[in-house]
Amino acid sequence: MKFSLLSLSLIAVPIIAAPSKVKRQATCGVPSGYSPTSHAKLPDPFTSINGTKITTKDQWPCRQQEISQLFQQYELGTLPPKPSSVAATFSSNSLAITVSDGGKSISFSVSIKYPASGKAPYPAIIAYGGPSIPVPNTVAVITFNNDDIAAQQDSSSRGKGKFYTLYGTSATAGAMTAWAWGVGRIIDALESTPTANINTAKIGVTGCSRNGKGAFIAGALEPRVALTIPQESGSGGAACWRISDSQKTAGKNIQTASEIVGENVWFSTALNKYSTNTAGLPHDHHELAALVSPRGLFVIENDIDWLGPVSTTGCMEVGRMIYKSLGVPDAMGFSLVGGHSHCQFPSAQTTDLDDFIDKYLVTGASSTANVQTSNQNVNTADYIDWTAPTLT
Ligand code: MCU
Repeated sequence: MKFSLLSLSLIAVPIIAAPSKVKRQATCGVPSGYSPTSHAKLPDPFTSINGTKITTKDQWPCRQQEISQLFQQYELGTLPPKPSSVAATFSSNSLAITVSDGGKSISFSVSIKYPASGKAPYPAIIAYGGPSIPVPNTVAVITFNNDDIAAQQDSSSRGKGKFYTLYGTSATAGAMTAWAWGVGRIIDALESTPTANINTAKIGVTGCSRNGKGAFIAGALEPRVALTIPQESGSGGAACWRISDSQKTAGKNIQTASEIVGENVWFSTALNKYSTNTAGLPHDHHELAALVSPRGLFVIENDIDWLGPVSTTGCMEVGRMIYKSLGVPDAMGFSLVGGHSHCQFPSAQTTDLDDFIDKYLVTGASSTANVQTSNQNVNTADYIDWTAPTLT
């Protein structure tokens, strides 16, 4: 039996929406002529394509660039560089943004809801389609109509939306990459518009379900996002392709890569080739945590089969190993609380959520130590064949 969350979501949620420390180095990235070798287990984030073992924190930004390029080449499509011009005007709590590049331009706007209390310039959470988490009243909410940038109606949405007006319908970027680009432009606009009163060093991104996948990708591709909060992103988000496939083989009604590439346009068509052979991918989604690290990451999940509770728990446990290796275990938390409807935030997660928001966006005072909650038992040794180093 196939089960889609889409019908659920129609009731539950509307489907609509630290400055970079990475130094660009010419030698970082995927070497030309590279082709991945098959690997049944989750690839080792600490071994570079050329075989170099990552042993120091200094090596990490370069390896992150390599991982980012792998994601873009094999799954997400290319994130364009910063466009030649981003202009913004702010009025009536609406930020209107015009982006020009290569002789074309597009405009879109986001609405900003200011907090009742707190301190200006305000921290803010960019919420794809509006938030499905309770946002504390010290934090602004920026509602991003991500569907306007790249449509996600169904498989016929490929190349539709303002991103493709600017970059052409044959751009390789899937919808999630286009949205991450949009987040970048919102931050550009906020940086150049002091009257909007937003602290651009304290920006979070969230979304639920398909938009949770998107929020995770935004945090992975846009280094100015200080806190990433993907909610019930499931397969294509916090789940690992390989673990989801093994769960499917074990008889679970779980979304897999082979289903997802036909359902919608969240990914680049580059993923199609690997959708029935995820072992052939040079990366997997534990490495989304690698890309967000060392920035704040709080992953919220549910135990609905389709989302892959074993897969999200196992994948993100491996993701947390990466944070531990970097010496920042507290910067990543995972919380799977089940027994509630899709995208209905349960109060049991409030304390951890508030702590992450306070730590990374507001006062910095709260503790986010040891946030690893799940009702699933997973032995990570089943999915990896490497050990996580302590980077010096
Ligand atoms: C969990 O996110 C998706 C899921 O990947 C889809 O298969 C389903 O159709 O819709 C979910 C969703 O976005 O629900 C709001």
